[in-house]
Amino acid sequence: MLGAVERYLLDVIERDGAAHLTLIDPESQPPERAGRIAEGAARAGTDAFMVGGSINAAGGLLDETVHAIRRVTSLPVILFPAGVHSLTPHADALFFMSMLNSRDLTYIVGNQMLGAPLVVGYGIEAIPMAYLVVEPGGTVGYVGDARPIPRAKPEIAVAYALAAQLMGMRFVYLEAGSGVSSPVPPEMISAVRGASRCTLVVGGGIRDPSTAESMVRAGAHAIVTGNLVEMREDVEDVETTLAELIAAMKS
Ligand code: 1GP
Repeated sequence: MLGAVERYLLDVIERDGAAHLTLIDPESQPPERAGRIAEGAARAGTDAFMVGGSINAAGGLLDETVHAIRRVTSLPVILFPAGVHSLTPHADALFFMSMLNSRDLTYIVGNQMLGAPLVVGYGIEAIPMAYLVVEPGGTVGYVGDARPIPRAKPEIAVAYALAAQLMGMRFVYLEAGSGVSSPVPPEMISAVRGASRCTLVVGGGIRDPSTAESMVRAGAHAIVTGNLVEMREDVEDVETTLAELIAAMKS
């Protein structure tokens, strides 16, 4: 049986055609500001929050960021862990990810082995996900020692997504890297969507409504944005900026 958060995401996708996830990196702002960003994003119509980051998303800062978000919204908070250090019992769920195209076993199965007893002990819902880094790959590509999938080779992404499906993973995340200037190409999204039954999440470098819209049109089930709102000086802007993007991708 699926967990409550996974069921919720699938219901949103069925209802709206796609889900929007707001990524909050604990390293990017103090918890109090993370809470205000979350408030704006919830008002804008985001469907859930992801919390994580490549560096320093751990310990007290992680816990306080999760608490700050949960204080202002009842939307699900899903961990997006860089490793076993990024686990906390205070979230609603976690993406239990394996970076299938890493060169480093630590990111494919090592952290997962160390983290699994903690996840089970916490009783937190785990959503099995293949995490695939696409060129350019950004910080996560470097930190995770990925062999990023070439942008012009959708067939490689398809092969990984099929492998993920056959291994029982239910979600596939195509990640171009946070803040990059070239997001995942629509051709790659449509190729993966056409071949795999997994729920397809896409993120990295999505900054404008038309990019999000074209990704959903290509077949993305969920769009992740992080930098887009973290960049805003004025937290009021968060709501306006996200509302436009969400309206475009769900229309
Ligand atoms: C990064 O895909 C996410 O893991 C979000 O990327 O910060 O560029 O929106 P951005």
